[in-house]
Amino acid sequence: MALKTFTGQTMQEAMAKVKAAVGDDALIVSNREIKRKTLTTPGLYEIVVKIDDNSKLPKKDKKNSFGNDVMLKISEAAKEINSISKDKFQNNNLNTNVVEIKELQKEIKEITNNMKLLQATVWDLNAPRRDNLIIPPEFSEIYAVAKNSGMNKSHLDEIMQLTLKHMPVKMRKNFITIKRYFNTLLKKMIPIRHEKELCVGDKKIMMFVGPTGVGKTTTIAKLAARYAFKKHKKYKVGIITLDTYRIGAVEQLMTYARMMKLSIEAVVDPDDFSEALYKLKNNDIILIDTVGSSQHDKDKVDRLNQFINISTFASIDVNLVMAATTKYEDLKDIYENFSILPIDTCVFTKLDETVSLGNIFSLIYNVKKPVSYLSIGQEVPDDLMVADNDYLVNNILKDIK
Ligand SMILES: Nc1nc2c(ncn2[C@@H]2O[C@H](COP(=O)(O)OP(=O)(O)O)[C@@H](O)[C@H]2O)c(=O)[nH]1
Ligand SMILES: [Mg+2]
Repeated sequence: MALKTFTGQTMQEAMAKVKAAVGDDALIVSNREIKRKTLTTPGLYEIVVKIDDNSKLPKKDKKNSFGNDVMLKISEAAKEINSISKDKFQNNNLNTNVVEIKELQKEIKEITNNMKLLQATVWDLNAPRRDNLIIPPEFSEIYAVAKNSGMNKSHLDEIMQLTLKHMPVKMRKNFITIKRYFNTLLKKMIPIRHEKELCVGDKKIMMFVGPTGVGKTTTIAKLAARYAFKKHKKYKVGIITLDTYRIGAVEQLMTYARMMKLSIEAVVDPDDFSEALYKLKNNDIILIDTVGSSQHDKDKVDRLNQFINISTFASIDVNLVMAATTKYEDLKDIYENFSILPIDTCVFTKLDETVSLGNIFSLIYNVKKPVSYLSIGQEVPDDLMVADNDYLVNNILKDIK
């Protein structure tokens, strides 16, 4: 004895197929409506019949009836699926198609969401408690991704706690809303210093400080080009370098200045500094390069204060330059040691050399200073962008599926 399934767009059609294949003696096991006919799509009906040994099926099929039965069922099922999907996708009425596809997409989204919940539950069972902070399963992915991005754990825990306290309960069951909420929250936590156009007659003096080799000189060259040529409003730009210990360093900046036809002064001590500023006073923006120093060389860092405190025609804006490739603990150490200078803003370089920017987030979260520029490669002048918290946060959360 075997079972065989027949389908048709109407019950009559399915019945006719049964008759044609097994004759009038067919024993119907079940019949059902798989899909109701609508104005625009045909229906689908199924009849399952029992076939006894005397039926019309060829003899050799009966030898291995169990195997054939299964194969038959599978192939019938395949046909059915085929005809259902044909109904869905080969329909002439495009509007219905669009609606159905949208419904399908919605279903798939729901399934994905449920799967993530399931995965997250496994996480929850494995690690229900993380240092007194209970991370609900829906948050596990965000937690793991943010942590992998180099964000400091205690910062992440604090933010999680805040989120759990304030996030509306309704939003929590859905990964998309959780991600959106978290994204917005992180963005709000990164202050950005936007570029402002100078008013007529205003002058700006910007000094760049930081460890050796982070890209201070390169960033100055890029900014000089940006202010002098690339922006809508063109500024007169002058450069002063305090990095006169190595011939190569002076030469590096001189070359850029010569190429861009910008005035440049090299200065050794604070007295010369006033004079150099005076010489460049006709420029709108003056960029000052400094000698890189280890954050632990306190004297060398402190010596910069002698330059910064000089009274001149504009206050000196201090930009701390750090590389995105430096881990959070070291960034913090650098910041602390350079904070004997009045730091106004942070510039991050070498974003092209790392895939995780959570360390930058954590530093800014900790020191609460705005970010002004991001350097994303070695090319002068193109590899520079004004700081953008969208870019930073999207990068931090980019591994969330
Ligand atoms: N990959 C990459 N390299 C950079 C970036 N900025 C600077 N550099 C490179 O880092 C090295 C040191 O740069 P430099 O400006 O001399 O650093 P400074 O000692 O701080 O003045 C040079 O080879 C630069 O080309 C950046 O954003 N990405
Ligand atoms: Mg340099």
